Amino acid sequence: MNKISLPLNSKMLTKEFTYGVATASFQIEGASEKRLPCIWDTFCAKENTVVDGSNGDIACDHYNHWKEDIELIDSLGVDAYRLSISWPRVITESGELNSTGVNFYLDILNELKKRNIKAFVTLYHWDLPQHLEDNGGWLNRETAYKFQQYADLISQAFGDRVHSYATLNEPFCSAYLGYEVGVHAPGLVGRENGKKAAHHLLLAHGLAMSVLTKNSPDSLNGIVLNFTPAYAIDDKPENITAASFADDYFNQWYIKPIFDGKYPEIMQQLPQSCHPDIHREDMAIISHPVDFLGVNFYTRAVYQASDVDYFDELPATGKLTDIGWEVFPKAFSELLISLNERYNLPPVYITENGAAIDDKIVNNEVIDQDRIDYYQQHLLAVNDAIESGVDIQGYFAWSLMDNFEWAEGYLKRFGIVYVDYESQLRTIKNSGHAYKTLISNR
Ligand code: IFM
Repeated sequence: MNKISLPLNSKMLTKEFTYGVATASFQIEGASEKRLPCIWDTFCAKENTVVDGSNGDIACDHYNHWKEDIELIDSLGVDAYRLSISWPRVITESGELNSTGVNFYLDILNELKKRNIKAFVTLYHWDLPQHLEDNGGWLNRETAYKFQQYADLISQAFGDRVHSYATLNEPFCSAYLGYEVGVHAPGLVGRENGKKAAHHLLLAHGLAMSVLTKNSPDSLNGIVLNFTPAYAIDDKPENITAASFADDYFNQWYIKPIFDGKYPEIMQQLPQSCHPDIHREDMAIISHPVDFLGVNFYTRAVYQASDVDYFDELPATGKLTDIGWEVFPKAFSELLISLNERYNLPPVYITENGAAIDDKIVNNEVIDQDRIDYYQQHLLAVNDAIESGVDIQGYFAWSLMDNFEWAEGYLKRFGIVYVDYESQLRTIKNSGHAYKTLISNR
């Protein structure tokens, strides 16, 4: 059935619950020649970094198609659009606003406002200006202060057009994938890097929170974190310990400092060379109160004890999406409930959730039943968490449209709208129609 349904009495069927679609600057905009280079331009230009050898030069050419893309967003009937700002498009190398770049976003924000679509703006979705990387990137504490200056200037320029600001998207990916295992830009490898980069990212978040609170007191200001819940393969104590370590290393590392002002205790087990340089005031800055927490969820991971490392991640089994991630919606509700138990959470927004499917377009139609099923199961998981007392106020489908899926290039499609990259034609998939029907039936 081309339909997504929820229990009739669900809070998610009221107009108070926000439904949206999400994108990110580097993944859709293109027009790379009209901004400063970023770390993803450099990374894509290296050999064997992106599976199909592609880059973000054109992507979905959203820079030139933004008007019709907003028309498309509006046609889906959503309440909100989550987009990210390209730092290298709006700030010059000397640290001033670039008016051409700022005007591009002002036009978008004005159009969203005109159409009564709430703008959820993310300030950093991985496209660090290359000149900052040349100076050490997120391994350099100074980058956190540069981010604060950017957040200050851009939030003043945007005025009251923004409904919600997220400082960072998924700092885990920036820190771990980018600086520790090197599968994302800037492609650095070394266990000693990851937690140092993470600390500067979290510091950047805290510093930006203080300027957002001052410049934009009426918007919901917070952060977007991704979670891949860690499950032990079985009940053996050593496997449970391994999964718990992985959970602290990958998930709790990014949320605990924000809500508890501390890093997980596993820090003591990590070699000194991996420890970040924490200044006296840092944890207070990082734990600045947030108005909302954005949660991104796609899948879970399963662990067992290892003889050579802290844990051993097992290959995904069961039903997998096209990117190889297990479909396991129960982990979503369990995650939301456990975060709510562990932390004093503000309202939660599901800022990303979705599935990569090997879509085929036939006669202008994309029959993506697996994606519809994924949305159905995961929206029900959100509903379960709400019924268990978690204050969840909104849900964003990732993604509005197919786009540049980082190290996978254009080979993995996450959109509820199909993009033909040759013609730049957009076609709403069956999942997009199903999402629209759910929203409009409220
Ligand atoms: O495409 C990404 C997005 O940029 C960040 N969260 C996960 C998505 C799917 O990998």
